[in-house]
Amino acid sequence: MSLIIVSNREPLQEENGSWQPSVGGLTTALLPVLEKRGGVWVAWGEEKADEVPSIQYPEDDPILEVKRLKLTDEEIGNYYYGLANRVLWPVCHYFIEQMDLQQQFFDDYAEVNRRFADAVADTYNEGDAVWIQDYHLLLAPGFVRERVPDARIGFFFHIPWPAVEVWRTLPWSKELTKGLLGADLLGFHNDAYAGNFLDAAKDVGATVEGNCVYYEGRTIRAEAHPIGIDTARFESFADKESVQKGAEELKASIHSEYIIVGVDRLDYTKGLPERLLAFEHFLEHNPDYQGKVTLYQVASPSRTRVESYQELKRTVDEIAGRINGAYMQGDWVPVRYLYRSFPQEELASVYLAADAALITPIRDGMNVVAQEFSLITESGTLILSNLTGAADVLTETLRVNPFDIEEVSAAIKEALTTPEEKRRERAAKLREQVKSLDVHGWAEGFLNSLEER
Ligand code: ADQ
Repeated sequence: MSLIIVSNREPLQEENGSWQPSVGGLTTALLPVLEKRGGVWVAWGEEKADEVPSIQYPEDDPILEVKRLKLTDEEIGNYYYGLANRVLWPVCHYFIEQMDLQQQFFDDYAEVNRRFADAVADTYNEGDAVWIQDYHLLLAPGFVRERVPDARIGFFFHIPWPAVEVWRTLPWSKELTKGLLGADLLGFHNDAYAGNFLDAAKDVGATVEGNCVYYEGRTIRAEAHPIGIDTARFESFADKESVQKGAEELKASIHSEYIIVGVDRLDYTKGLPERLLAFEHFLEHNPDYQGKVTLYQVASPSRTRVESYQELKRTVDEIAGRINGAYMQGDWVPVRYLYRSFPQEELASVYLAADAALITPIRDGMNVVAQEFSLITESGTLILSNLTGAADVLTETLRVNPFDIEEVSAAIKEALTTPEEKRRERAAKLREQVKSLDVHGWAEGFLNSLEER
């Protein structure tokens, strides 16, 4: 079967006049799958969609066509910055007070989803499989089903699906759930998220048995497919001389015995203020570590048009400044806070240099950073929030409640005092856990299940 992938973000980006795969989990995972099966990728063409509505990739011997949809500024504002970023993202992460509920957001979201579905239907050939990605496109499965009743449709949801009581706070919850029920197979990171979706399906009158939903004469399966990263690529960074040199240079420049790393998009779900407060608590209650431990926090700017993200930045700046103001001495800076994006190899150097990673979102799915760190570190400890999907499968960690500042502070102490042999043993087991999630296996696993329809 040939494959039609549908996602908000496009898989290629223009570099010096030619189109190259963008670095990122989904593209890396799905390009080899498309190479094997052939196919089309439908996505929003962010730049120059007028001039370049379609790309054949690679140019000389194409394995893939990217169909690029042009969206108007108003549609981008309502569909993407509106319903996706200001409504669905907060509700799925239990931040209902952040929801900005505007009917126009939903209307344009529906309109854009219909356009994605039309593009799929226009390229569809009998026997093709359609695989739609993520929360930007919840209505697309239903619209594709209307146009192509026999299509084989898969959908993967990349963020947590919330408990039904939370999902119900959305005025359009039922329409969105019904849209998803246009698919044959729905993938989530874990059984808990799949179970939450099954509860939402009952709300629209569907019958649920086990992981199957019976709705309007069709059967829809909801399954757990935890996503991983391109493990071979990331692991190979650890052997690179440039990465090792970067780690050495970082250690030398920090003037501190221990480094704890945090890497996140600057998003309110990632728990940055709470993490800084826990580090402050640690320094306050463990004075012998003052001057010896640095929190190296890299935060990449994200959704900067959204007011709550601007507010979060102010809060993080303020707490980091307060900690440094209170504790800085000599060459030692307790919190090195870098508000920018790092190339992946530089991130790998930071992971390699670190004694521990503090990954403490207050709600998250599989958290890619936790996996990246685990593949690079030799003896570092992963301190991981128990409110992530990742915590279900990555068990060789110090598991914490990110709201419990004392618990996080105690975990920092434990990470720094555990004997090396024990840390190495734990890091080796953790690496195996991450490898078992590899993104290529994830894609094949999902598609094999979709074929079983
Ligand atoms: P995200 O919310 O985007 O993931 P995460 O899973 O942590 O978050 O991945 C972030 C990616 O951005 C990582 O590859 C990381 O290296 C990179 N990154 C972060 N800060 C950076 C910086 N300062 N510089 C450069 N790169 C940086 C979404 C969902 C998750 C889900 C994944 C995968 O929110 O729940 O697990 O997709 O499906």
